[in-house]
Amino acid sequence: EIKACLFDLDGVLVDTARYHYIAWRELAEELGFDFTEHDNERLKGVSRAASLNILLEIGGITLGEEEKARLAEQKNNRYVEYIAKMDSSEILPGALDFLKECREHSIKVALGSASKNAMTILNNTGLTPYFDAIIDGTHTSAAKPDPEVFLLGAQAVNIAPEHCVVFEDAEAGILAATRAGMRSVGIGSPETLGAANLVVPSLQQISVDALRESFAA
Ligand code: B16
Ligand code: MG
Repeated sequence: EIKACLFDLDGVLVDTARYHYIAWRELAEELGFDFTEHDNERLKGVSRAASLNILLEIGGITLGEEEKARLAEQKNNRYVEYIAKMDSSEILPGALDFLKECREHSIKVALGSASKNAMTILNNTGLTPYFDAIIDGTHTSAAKPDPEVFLLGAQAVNIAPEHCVVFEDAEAGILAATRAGMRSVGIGSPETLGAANLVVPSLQQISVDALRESFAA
């Protein structure tokens, strides 16, 4: 039985990936190398510090911890400028309707995001009131594929993992869900999200009834 739905933020409810991408690309340009959209795929669902390490690896650059902290902050300042201008038009197709549907079925709704900027994004897009619990990068110590973020989410809404379903666009997030003992729905392509129990292109293709049916067994 499904009693809680746990949502990733970037790539599932809103498309902030392109803002992350622009901010990282600007940083790469300043460091003197190209950072492509294909490269950016590697940063999805990954924490800010780990993202910077991947970026520097692509550029073939080695830096000390202090310099890295400065660059991560510089990237974040730019990213924060972009998300400050977000509004409800940037909620991904089907997301709002599905959140409302969960509520109508008395299914608990929690956020499980790696982002430390999740609150800003939820507030600017008007999504905050749809959540019973919000767990983000400010609450966690281990990044996905560690299950921590989803276990904290389940705990916050007081539902056992076996009754939780995770919605994720990143491979590491699907793995985190499995490690948490939860079922998962991959949002995107079966090529990268094959480990999920179910894969759909967007939340537009899912309903509580369809979910219950495919997870009935
Ligand atoms: P911040 P999610 C993740 O969000 C993004 O997918 C990832 O690209 C980003 O690096 C990470 O948040 C940290 O974000 O720099 O804002 O703390 O997909 O877990 O909702
Ligand atoms: Mg994501």
